[in-house]
Amino acid sequence: MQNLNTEYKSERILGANRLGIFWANFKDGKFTHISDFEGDKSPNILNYALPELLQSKTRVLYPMVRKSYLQNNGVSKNELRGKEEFVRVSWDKALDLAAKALKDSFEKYGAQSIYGECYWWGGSGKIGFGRSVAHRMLSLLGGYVRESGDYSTGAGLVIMPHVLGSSAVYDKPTKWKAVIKNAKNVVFWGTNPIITSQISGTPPTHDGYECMKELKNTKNIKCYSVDVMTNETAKFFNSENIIVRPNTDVALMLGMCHYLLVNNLYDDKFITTYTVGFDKFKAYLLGQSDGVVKDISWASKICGVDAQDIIDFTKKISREKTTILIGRSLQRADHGEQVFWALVALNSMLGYIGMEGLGFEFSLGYSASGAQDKIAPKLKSINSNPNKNAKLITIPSSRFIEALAGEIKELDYNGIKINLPNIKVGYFASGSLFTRHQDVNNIIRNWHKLDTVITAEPYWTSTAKLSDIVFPVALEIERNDINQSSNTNEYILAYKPITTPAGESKSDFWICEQICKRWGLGEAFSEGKDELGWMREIYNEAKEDAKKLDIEMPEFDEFYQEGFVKFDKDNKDSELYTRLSDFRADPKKFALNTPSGKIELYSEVIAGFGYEDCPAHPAWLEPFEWLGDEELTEKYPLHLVSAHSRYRLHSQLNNSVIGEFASVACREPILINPQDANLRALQNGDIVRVFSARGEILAGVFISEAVPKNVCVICEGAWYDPEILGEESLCKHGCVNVLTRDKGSSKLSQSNTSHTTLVQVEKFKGEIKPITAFSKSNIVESI
Ligand SMILES: Nc1nc2c(c(=O)[nH]1)N[C@H]1C(S)=C(S)[C@@H](COP(=O)(O)OP(=O)(O)OC[C@H]3O[C@@H](n4cnc5c(=O)[nH]c(N)nc54)[C@H](O)[C@@H]3O)O[C@H]1N2
Ligand SMILES: Nc1nc2c(c(=O)[nH]1)N[C@H]1C(S)=C(S)[C@@H](COP(=O)(O)OP(=O)(O)OC[C@H]3O[C@@H](n4cnc5c(=O)[nH]c(N)nc54)[C@H](O)[C@@H]3O)O[C@H]1N2
Ligand SMILES: [Mo]
Repeated sequence: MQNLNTEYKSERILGANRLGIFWANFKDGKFTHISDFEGDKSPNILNYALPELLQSKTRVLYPMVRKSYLQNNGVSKNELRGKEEFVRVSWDKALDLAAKALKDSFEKYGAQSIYGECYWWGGSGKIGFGRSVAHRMLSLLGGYVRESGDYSTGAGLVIMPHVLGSSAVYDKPTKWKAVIKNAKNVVFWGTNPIITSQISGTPPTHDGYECMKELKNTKNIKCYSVDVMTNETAKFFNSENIIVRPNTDVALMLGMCHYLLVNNLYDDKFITTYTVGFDKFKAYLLGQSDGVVKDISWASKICGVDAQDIIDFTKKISREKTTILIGRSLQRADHGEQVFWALVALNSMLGYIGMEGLGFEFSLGYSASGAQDKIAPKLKSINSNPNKNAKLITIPSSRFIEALAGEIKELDYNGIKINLPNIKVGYFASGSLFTRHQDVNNIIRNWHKLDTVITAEPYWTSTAKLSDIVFPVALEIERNDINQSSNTNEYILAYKPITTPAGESKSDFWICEQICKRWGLGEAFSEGKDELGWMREIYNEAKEDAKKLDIEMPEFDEFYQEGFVKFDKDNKDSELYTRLSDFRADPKKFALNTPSGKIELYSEVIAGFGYEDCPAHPAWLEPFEWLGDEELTEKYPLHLVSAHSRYRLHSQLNNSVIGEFASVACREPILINPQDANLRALQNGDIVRVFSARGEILAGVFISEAVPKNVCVICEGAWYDPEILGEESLCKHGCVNVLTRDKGSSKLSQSNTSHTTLVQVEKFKGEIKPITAFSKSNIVESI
């Protein structure tokens, strides 16, 4: 083990978060700037915003309660949320009110009345990650409603266990090294790792970029990009681009499968040895089951790719060893399950699955996924469900507003019926509902149905502004925690308070502990330890585990002072790890966890569900909105893609100096093709109104040939800034989810369909009002 930190000086302290690992530099005791950590293989600029962001005027500095709620000492005038002032209160007062609201609701209406989804991306750490400690608190209370699956890969996570016997998406990925060693073609299918690898669930070391550089420099590997636009990854690799109409990849894949079938270019041996259900899939391809032949010309008409191009591509990847890397946005769509299933079918026919470095891969779009991992102990984390008797009610991720609306009592989901809970109190931490969730106007219409909204947030986000109780939260660099770098486990990292928390901010851990104290459960929450105590314990357990790996780690105090421990021994066993290689080598011994033990190209289980929107084999089903719908496109002629921004982690950093890199006319940019801009007499920098059947936003025009005609891109995550907060209205700033529809992908996974959205764009002629997203809420000092 090597200790990199030889030149430790007190003028700089190591820090880490989901954007990276960095040095915080000080001058005369003042945090001045960030410099790159030498262990970060490809540092990104995003953390450079930190010194300013720490003190941003958007920080919530004190505990706040909405005026009427405070006056009434509880539930009052829900419809005034977002319109009324907040009153600064003491921590005791805010915590008392929150503890009472949660407890009363639990006692009166049970676990189903409390929503603790607390999403994913705000904060991190093995101890005080807002989501984990909020779940721990609500588990101790006795139960709550949480989500199953996620917004990222919700459809994939539910379909893949039926097909591959595991959720697959988050399984250990194939190593880049194996890909580079073996593949002749690497296909980036709806994935943009040059952008999305910037961040990770735990602090990234960005080794993925090294691997991508190596791929780029390897002669004789051809890169393809199958995407709705020419993205940054396609540009980086100088890929051959296959531009597909949004949401039609399944048709393209089926056309390719048909071509492989009728030209006898498919791997019959792989199909018979490793899959079941090919006959039924074949009948569908040949049109025997529905009268529609899924040939190249059929596919070409739907997906917009030239028939000869599809043929050339299919021939090339069938003749030469190929790896297909697939992204996630294409399954955040109506019938999003089908695209992952069709991908598996196509790869089964190609027959490369399980061959070293070949086949399909879902997860090379993150930080260091697929890079060489290190031998290191695994850090434990705080238990987020310590109460064995807690009633945990799950609803599919992204179905929360459906529950709140109360119109649907029962929801079909993966073969069962789910009773939607009657939610009264929401505890929000680590997530940003109004930028994350679809159809924001629909959230607004239902928001008053919540009796109490509690939000733990470092910033005055729209969710904070639309709350009753707001807790000011300390950032990772203002508190103690511990973490492991992602995904190679090269470092164990100490989070330390680099500065004192802004205003009266406190950590999520402290907040949840204080609420538990009010229920007489403080000790059960903390187990008698503060965050530093937990840190010491978790570190020391890892230190013990390391001994079994023949690794000696320094004492805790030394680690805390240095900020990290580095592990530099490569895990040679996994150097060329390839997904499903064991199954390929021995399909009996390593049978998949599916009913047949094989890859299911037809699923009896799914057939048994009888869902018309999720047939029992990969199938093309028209999305509820797409460019092939002639009637709808008359009114809404552009398909809207809401990709992930290079300048943000979802909504995070939009309120920083970096936000300015990513804005046009102070709005979120809309990327639009020159022809579409011409048609509407638009120029760079114009402010446009973008509208759909759900709502309207303003955006700043950025004309780009990277986007084809009839497609436009507005990245997800611009802060929500309606003309009237708390009412359905135009978003002045460009929050894309005002335009998207809140509908489940199918009865199977009920996942979000944010990428199935048609819009129209026109020059905005109304009065342009100033942006208020980054202003504080109205605050009064007392009532
Ligand atoms: N249209 C459309 N919508 C999408 C997507 C899309 O592609 N298109 N993508 C979806 C995907 S994949 C995802 S993962 C979601 C992301 O959805 P979220 O996870 O909700 O996204 P963030 O904006 O990162 O929200 C994190 C929030 O936590 C706050 N925060 C930061 N640090 C802390 C902390 O220490 N403690 C607490 N309590 N809070 C903190 C931040 O200020 C921020 O408001 O969005 C989904 N929504
Ligand atoms: N910088 C940065 N990195 C991130 C995030 C972030 O917010 N910022 N978020 C992280 C998270 S939580 C997640 S889940 C991942 C998301 O990872 P992804 O979902 O893979 O990322 P996206 O940017 O939504 O989309 C990737 C590519 O898919 C293309 N695409 C969109 N629709 C279609 C389609 O119908 N067909 C095809 N073929 N292509 C399509 C887009 O043009 C884009 O080039 O990224 C992670 N990385
Ligand atoms: Mo995600």
